[in-house]
This record gives sequence, structure tokens and C-alpha cells, in this order.
Amino acid sequence: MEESIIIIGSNGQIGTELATALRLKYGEKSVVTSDIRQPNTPSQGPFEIVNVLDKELLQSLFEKYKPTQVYLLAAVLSAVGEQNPKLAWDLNMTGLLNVLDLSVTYRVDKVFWPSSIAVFGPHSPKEETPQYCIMDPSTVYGLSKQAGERWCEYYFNKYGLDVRSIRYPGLISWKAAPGGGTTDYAIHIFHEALSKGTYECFLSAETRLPMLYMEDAIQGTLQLMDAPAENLTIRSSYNLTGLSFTPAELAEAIKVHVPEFSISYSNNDPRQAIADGWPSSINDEYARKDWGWNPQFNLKAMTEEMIKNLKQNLETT
Ligand code: AKB
Repeated sequence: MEESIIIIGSNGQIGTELATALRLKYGEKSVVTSDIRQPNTPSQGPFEIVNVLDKELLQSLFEKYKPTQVYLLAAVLSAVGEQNPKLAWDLNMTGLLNVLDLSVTYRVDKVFWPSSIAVFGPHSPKEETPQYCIMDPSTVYGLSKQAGERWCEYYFNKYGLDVRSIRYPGLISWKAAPGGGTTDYAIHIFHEALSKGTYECFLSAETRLPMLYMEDAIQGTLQLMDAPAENLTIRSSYNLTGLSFTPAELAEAIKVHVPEFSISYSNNDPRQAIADGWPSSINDEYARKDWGWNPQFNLKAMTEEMIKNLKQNLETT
């Protein structure tokens, strides 16, 4: 059967690259991208304006395209969420429930919804954080992701909706800007290293966080969505990671390519407290076992790719 795929929140960091990957795989016309505003560059296929909080409008999208797969990427991330907690809760929770409800009504085959390492908190094990452990998130983003995971599992158990999810760590990419998270420093640093040769980091030198290069993240997402349903033992959200590093280690890796680069650290940024409550590394054995997760990019390879592509961008603009 031909696929009809809707991506909600397609203008963001993940959506931009996922749309390209899905269009390559299923054809341009089979993938409908949607967001609250027009994309910066012309869409390669059908595009619709939609607000995930407007259930009627969202329903008209489901009615028009009768999707077989839905990817819900619209969300408020950790740092921005702390500036407007009620908005973050509303968008992240009501948006998810609207999509889950309509997916049941329209008998969508598969739904993808991203969770995050933000579901963990200060009492979760910090190193090699396991799939199952104490979770006491302290940001509204983390609260919404943790509750969202429970809802996904609930809809799977109660209505048989095939919802699949990944707890993304910090995602590093160069095609689209990050959306207001705590891990965004790991992208800003590359831009500023190349444009200015210096960077003031809002996290401390030794703050180790789990990360993933976008190419791996997209591969992993497609792999999870392709996996036979019977192989999936987790219907909340899968732990996933690629690498873990500190700002100081990342700065050293960048210096290999930009020897004059220097980094300084601010010590009064509210994002530090968020990062301090998160894991420094993740155990993703369930993803490896259930659907063959095997990331390709380590710190050296990721840094090379980022520098190469951003340099090319700078030269052509
Ligand atoms: C954030 O920093 O908020 C996100 C995330 C880890 O989910 N990148």
C-alpha cells in the first residue's frame, strides 16, 4: 500500500532533515510537511499550515490526507519551556493528545513522537542511565515528555495504536537551527568557532551530556519506524545515544580544525541547572537489541562533518 505521511512541526531542527529522508524513501508527494508558519526554503512536496493545538484544523489535515504515518515534532524544548511553563505544557501535552486521538479515529498505522533525556532528573543514575530507573524531571519540558511517554504507552495498550518513540539526547546538526534547548551550545559553538574564533559557553567546561549526530538520529528514527511491531518491547520511549562529551572536550576537537579557537565559560546561566539534572551518558541496550541500533558518528567524525559542512555554507553565502 502507498504511504501517506504527515510531519507536524516540520520546519524545526529534526523535521527539516526527517522530511528530506522520508521523501527520498517514499517519494516527494507521499510526505506532507506542516508547521505553524511557512518554511524558510520552498518545500520539496506538499506543505500545510497547521497549529497542533487547533484540533479542527488538524482534523481537516487527517481528513484530507488519510495518513498512514504521522510524525509529531512540534514541541517547546527545555530552555524555552522554563520561560513559559504553561505554554510548554499546553503545546507538548495537548498537541500530543490531539494527534493520538485523531490517529485512533483515522486508524493511522504508525505514529512517531520524540521524547528526550529530559525525562530523567537529579535522582536518576547519572552514568549509563538505564531504560528503567527513578525519573524525577525538574523542567516542564521533562515533565511533559515523561507524561507523554505514559500517554503513548496507554494509547498502545488501550487502543492498539502503534506509537513509537525515542528519548533523543542533544542533537547536533548544521542544516537547521536548534530550537531552544540546553544542548544547543554544541551547535552554537561550531558556528562561532568558524565565524569569530571564540565562543562563550553557557555550560561549564566539565558538563558532560549525551549527544547524537543528526545523520545517526534520522537513521535511528527510520530504523525504529521500519522495525516489525512484534520486536518492540518498549512502548513508552527508547533510550538512545551516540556519544557523550563536555564543552571542554568538544572545544579540543574543534581546535584540531580551527587551531586559533578559544572558549570561555559563563557561570550564571539558568541552563546549567537543567544540564546538572540530566544524565551524562545513556545506556541504549534495548534499542540495540530490539531494532539493531548502531550509531556511526563519534566525536572526531561528528566534528569533521560539522566543520566541513558549515565551512561550505559560509563560503557560499
Ligand atoms: C534540549 O536540550 O532541550 C533538547 C533535548 C535534550 O531534548 N535538545
